[in-house]
Amino acid sequence: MLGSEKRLGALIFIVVLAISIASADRSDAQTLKTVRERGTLNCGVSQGLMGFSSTDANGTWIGFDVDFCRAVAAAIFDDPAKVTFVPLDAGSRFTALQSNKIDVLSRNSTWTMSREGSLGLMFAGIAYYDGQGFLMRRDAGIDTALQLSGKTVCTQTGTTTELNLSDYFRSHDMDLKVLALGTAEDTLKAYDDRKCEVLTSDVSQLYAERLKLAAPDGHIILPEVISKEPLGPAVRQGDDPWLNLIKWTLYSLINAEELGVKSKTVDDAVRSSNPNIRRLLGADGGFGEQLGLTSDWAVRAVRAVGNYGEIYERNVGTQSRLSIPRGLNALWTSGGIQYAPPIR
Ligand SMILES: N[C@@H](CCC(=O)N[C@@H](CS)C(=O)NCC(=O)O)C(=O)O
Repeated sequence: MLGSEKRLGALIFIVVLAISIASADRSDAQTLKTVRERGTLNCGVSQGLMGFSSTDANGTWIGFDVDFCRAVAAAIFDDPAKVTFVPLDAGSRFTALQSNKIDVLSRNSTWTMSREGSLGLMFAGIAYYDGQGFLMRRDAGIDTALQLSGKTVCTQTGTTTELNLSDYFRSHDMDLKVLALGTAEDTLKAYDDRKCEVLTSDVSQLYAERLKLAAPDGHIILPEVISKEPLGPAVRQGDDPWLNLIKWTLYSLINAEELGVKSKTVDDAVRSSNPNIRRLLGADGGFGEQLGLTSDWAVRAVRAVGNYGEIYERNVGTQSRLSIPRGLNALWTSGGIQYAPPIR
């Protein structure tokens, strides 16, 4: 009698546990539905980083990270305007994702092991291969980071930048004085006010921040790149279909560049006989449907913001004030390492 009661108790426990796990899964795996019902994608971006995410004279968000969210909105709603941008500083960006304040983080954020292992996030891919560098006054007469011992270095709290900085100085046996501030604005101001002699951040950001200084030419970026900063969009763990949607939207933009499909040519390209183009653009196969979207999901994204190369050149490359060479971010077919898995 007692034995069968125990067995029944154990059975009930297992059933209740199974139901609660299944419903937890269901409530997590709802991001696409929630976004559709809300009618807008909540996208976490930086508070203002030229080329990546900033507002123009009309208050419209523009930039490389912004365009990625517009591509996702276009893929879902066929409307790149259906994005609510949420500006976040480095310290609050991951909690914003954890607490459902945003659906995706597209904010010059580095993919690291601990951000997936302990923060409950997943990176969907690498949108921009970056690395950490140093900016300083040209007239300081320093031309290598190995001469920085004893200098005060400005950085932002809650970033990989802060951690790499101490690793670099320690491993080269150099003295480090750090001035770490909460926002990019305060950090740049401290450098401008000569509270530190050196500013460190991802090299792409040094290009952007330098343009805000009174005499950009008076500042140089030292040649050393001291870390790998693979930047990309991140989502919460627990919603694999949503992760897939973000991941394959990014890859559709990169594949579109590789296949020569551009914003202006995408509508004609749908009639191409190239099987790779046909699959990407939904003429063959139901790839958009596999993401819970329509077969023309990538057409919508590319029509709205262009392919990866167009997004790069317009925001941070040759057509922008930043003029950052493609470098590692060139396609693998052009000497870079941008490489998207195939759509098939
Ligand atoms: N990629 C690094 C650094 C990201 C970061 O937040 N960098 C600062 C500058 S060092 C920044 O972009 N700030 C822009 C802002 O706060 O709006 C990371 O993921 O930790």
